[in-house]
Amino acid sequence: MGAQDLHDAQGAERIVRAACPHDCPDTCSMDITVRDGRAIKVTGAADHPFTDGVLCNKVSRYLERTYSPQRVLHPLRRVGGKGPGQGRWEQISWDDALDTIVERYRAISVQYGAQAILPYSYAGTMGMLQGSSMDRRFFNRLGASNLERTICSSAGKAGITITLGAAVGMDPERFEDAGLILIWGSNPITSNLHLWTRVQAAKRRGARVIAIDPYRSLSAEHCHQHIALRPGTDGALALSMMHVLIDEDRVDHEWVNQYTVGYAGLAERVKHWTPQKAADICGIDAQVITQLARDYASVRPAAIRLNYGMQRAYGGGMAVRTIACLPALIGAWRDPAGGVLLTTGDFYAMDHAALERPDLRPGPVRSINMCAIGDALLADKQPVKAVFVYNSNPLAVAPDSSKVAAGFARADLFTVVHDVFITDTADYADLFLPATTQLEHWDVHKSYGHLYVMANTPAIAPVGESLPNVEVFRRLAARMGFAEPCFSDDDETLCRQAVGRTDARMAGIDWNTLKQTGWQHLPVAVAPFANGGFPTPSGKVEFESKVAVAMGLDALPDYLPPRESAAADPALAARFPLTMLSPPHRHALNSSFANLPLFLGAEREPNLDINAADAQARGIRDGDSIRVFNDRGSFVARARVGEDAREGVVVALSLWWRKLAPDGHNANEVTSQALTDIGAGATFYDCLVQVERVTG
Ligand SMILES: Nc1nc2c(c(=O)[nH]1)N[C@H]1C(S)=C(S)[C@@H](COP(=O)(O)OP(=O)(O)OC[C@H]3O[C@@H](n4cnc5c(=O)[nH]c(N)nc54)[C@H](O)[C@@H]3O)O[C@H]1N2
Ligand SMILES: Nc1nc2c(c(=O)[nH]1)N[C@H]1C(S)=C(S)[C@@H](COP(=O)(O)OP(=O)(O)OC[C@H]3O[C@@H](n4cnc5c(=O)[nH]c(N)nc54)[C@H](O)[C@@H]3O)O[C@H]1N2
Ligand code: SF4
Ligand SMILES: [Mo]
Repeated sequence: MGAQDLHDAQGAERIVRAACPHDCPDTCSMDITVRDGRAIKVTGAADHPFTDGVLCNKVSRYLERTYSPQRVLHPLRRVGGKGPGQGRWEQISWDDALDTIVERYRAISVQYGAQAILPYSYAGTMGMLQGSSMDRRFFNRLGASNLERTICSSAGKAGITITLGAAVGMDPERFEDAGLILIWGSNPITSNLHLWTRVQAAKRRGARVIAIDPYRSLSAEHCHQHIALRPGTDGALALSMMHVLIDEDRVDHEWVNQYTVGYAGLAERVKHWTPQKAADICGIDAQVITQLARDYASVRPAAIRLNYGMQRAYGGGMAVRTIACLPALIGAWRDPAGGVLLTTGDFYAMDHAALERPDLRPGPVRSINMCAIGDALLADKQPVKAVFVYNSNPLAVAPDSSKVAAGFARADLFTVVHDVFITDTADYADLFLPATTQLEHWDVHKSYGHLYVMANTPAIAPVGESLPNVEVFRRLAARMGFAEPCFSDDDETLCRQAVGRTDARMAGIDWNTLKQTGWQHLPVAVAPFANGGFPTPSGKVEFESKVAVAMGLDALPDYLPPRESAAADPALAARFPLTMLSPPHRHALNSSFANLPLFLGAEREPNLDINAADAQARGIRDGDSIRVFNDRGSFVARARVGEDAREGVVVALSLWWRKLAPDGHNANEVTSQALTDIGAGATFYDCLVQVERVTG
């Protein structure tokens, strides 16, 4: 069934199987109830084992997004200046909009080369079709610049790949059988709700749960123990845990001998990582580290949930690489509920090449890192002359906003924004194109937090004149005269291609079944790494890594301090002594949903959590209006004074829309465009600031 089948008897209800498209590890299975062509209810699928009938607070109110009065229903052309409050819009036709784009792209290609055109997209939808198919074909064929999509997870993925061989780990569904769970740089109540359900089940069976996080997050509050280390020091903690495990001979030698490489080198490396040394770096007691290592070695099964929070500092890749060594030392992989989980992404083998067709590129193209879009738009050499933004909102989400804003404000830059709402980025667009929501288009999804392939069937026809991403790029390709047959592939052909790769990882997955059931489980064994079989060159856990050496890195795990820290830059730390973290809000998903009543009603205004000692030293009281600043910029928030943020750390839960914040700025005004050690990732939490009371 699909949106085509809109001829149901009047008043009849039907249920359509969908998948949540948002950038969340849970990738829920959803049931959409439709009556008279209108979606009237969205619920979690009861038969999906991970979703288990439950959606989060945001997506259970998805209809408020689909039918929002703020939603834009027609293509628009900006009249007037660029920037918030500047523009006025006039409605135009799709033909007009697409003709304008093609005309401008042709002219830019002739004058500057097609590489002056840049797509900018991320994870507004995680779907294979709407996220990375016809769009990529179009920009590849055009010869546009390549966007390095590294704003979220690439450092951690690079790190875990060195140790384990790929972005693989334990099955999230097994957490309920664990005896010890480390919630490490992760806040599942906010960002991984269905994993938290499993952690709760484990807790009821007697499991011990420990949070490792500089902030007493909603989840940390509900753990048995909270270890509040300094931001960006996780690698030091892990090295010192390994020191204790080896020093006290709590190692599973049999497993280590059979299934790891480089144990002798690792033992040598961690010799000087005494608990006291790490304690001084992490700002915690040495005794806490020793006890943590002992608990980790003695309670089985031992599970670690890492999330991306702890890889947003300079040494983020190395930290993940190092932590990923821990389960091997104690043989945790023997148990189905043992090991470490960052992402399940590489258990899938979607056919990205078929969907994206990199072979269509006319030749090599330059790459532009999305984390440094501000600098890229302000560069004089080889200027970017056109940006096509979809599935993303760079004005709100990219670091160092004042540069991003200055870049997008350029009068000579031709900007198209395809979105559901007039976002902060759309304020700078020359053309705005209305996008469909997940209820209105086909898609296939993988997940980074479970092991199912998901199908999304459209429940309703596109609202207004909105169009899915694939259709916009299909039409643009036709207008550009791109004659390759792949530009005519219809939606279900794309779905079939997505899961059509001949690869053992996709055995048994096929589109017809997926479409009927909404989901299929990947053929992953229980405890897949109990007897090794890691996707590294050696097939073992690599403490010592030739791959790392070939990348020009240390053969062994080590600790790299944050770039903006007293250790690395004392002069900077003297001027800006507080580290600012800006992790996710519960009621929004990055900047998505942050314009809707659910979020604005719950959050009201931007807050900054500050430790009582740091507040007192600055004459700041709870509820004061404060300014957070560094050399990059500043933003205003309301002080929440207490003990949730450890001393030396402030926390601005994110992301606010700039134009909905009191001073028109959000936390990214102060974050940096610098990149991580490996993976070229963003360093949002490697950020020193100062805070002062706003007077007058
Ligand atoms: N509701 C909601 N859900 C979301 C999102 C959202 O915006 N809202 N965003 C989605 C996205 S894009 C992602 S990538 C995922 C994951 O998003 P993540 O960025 O991993 O976010 P969290 O799971 O909130 O975990 C972050 C936790 O790490 C802590 N942290 C920060 N720095 C450090 C550090 O140096 N060391 C340690 N140990 N902890 C640190 C923070 O205080 C926070 O509690 O969540 C997704 N889910
Ligand atoms: N300070 C700070 N900044 C951060 C982070 C942080 O922790 N702190 N987290 C970072 C992380 S982890 C991430 S992943 C990024 C996220 O950055 P983005 O991926 O840019 O995420 P969103 O802000 O959700 O913006 C997605 C946009 O896509 C639109 N969209 C949704 N579906 C569709 C569709 O089908 N078609 C089209 N055309 N548009 C659609 C949405 O309406 C929304 O405006 O932000 C990063 N920024
Ligand atoms: S945002 Fe996450 S928890 Fe919420 S419905 Fe989507 S996948 Fe499920
Ligand atoms: Mo992310």
